[in-house]
Amino acid sequence: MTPTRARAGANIALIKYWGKRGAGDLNLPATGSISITLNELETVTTVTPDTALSGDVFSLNGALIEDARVLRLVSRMRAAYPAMASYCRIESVNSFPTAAGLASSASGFAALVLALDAAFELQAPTDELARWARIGSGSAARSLLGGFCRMHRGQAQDGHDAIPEQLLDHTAWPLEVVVAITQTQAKGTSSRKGMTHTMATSPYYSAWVRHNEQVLDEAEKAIVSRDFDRLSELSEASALQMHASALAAEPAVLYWNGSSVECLHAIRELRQSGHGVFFTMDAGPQVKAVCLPGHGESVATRLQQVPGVQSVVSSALGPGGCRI
Ligand code: 2P0
Repeated sequence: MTPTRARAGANIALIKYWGKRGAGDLNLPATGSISITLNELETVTTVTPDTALSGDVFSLNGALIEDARVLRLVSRMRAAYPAMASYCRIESVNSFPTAAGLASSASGFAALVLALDAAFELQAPTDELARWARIGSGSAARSLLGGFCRMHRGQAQDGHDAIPEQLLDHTAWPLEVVVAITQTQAKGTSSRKGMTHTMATSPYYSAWVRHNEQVLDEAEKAIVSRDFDRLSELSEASALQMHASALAAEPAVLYWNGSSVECLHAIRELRQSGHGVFFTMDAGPQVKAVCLPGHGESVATRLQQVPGVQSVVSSALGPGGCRI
């Protein structure tokens, strides 16, 4: 049968998501989050329905793998949509290192649900696809939308209101992102394990949840009014507070290496010398520098010189995921 392709960009949270609410398997976030979707770091996923298959087959970057989360989500969607009558081959390709703190699960699950929707002609609305993507990975719902996106925590137990909303599209405020890669092998502790362990053992976790939920409106205001200085303060604080909650877990969850810390200092120095830039970090040792338009190149040059930085990757903001 005909292969169908979809793409989705990775996204980087400025106000972080770290931990779940509720006990079910709907993967509901404990707090809302705010992210930017990237253009150059993307996943392209091809889905080919095939009546001759006796099960779904998944490959990532050309290698066949048994990814339980992917296969479970596909079965769950098949149970909900009669149009998904046959099994399918799913081929997913990332344009960046997998599982190194670059949110490959976000672009991956977003591209997956879009490719399934297109291949089986489900014609599901974006909110519905976002709920499926969220079940795959909490951050993935954000990659369905471009530019600046706010993911809502929601209140409902069935998760219908835990969905993303676009705040600005990618052309409305074309910030630039530079990622300093300080390690290329897969990280030691996955996001899911890291956040579950933080929830279970960190005495700082409840304070994190309370505070993070409170700053979302202010961060949204800073984005809509293009207030870069305020967005810088709120974003750096959210990233460091997320890591502080993880560092306070027992045993501690520590995602940084020495080079990560040097990058944070370099970005602070760049800002003091007049560059429009702030940092953020996720569940891995890479450092992301978010820059005002026109500032990305000099920031990339400086980060490349930080000891331990193996390479830098630059990206514009990008549109939401789509069929290609
Ligand atoms: C974020 N991260 O907001 C946060 C900050 C990592 C650090 O969302 O368990 O892979 O699959 O829902 O989406 C990464 O967590 O976790 C993430 P699951 P996910 O971007």
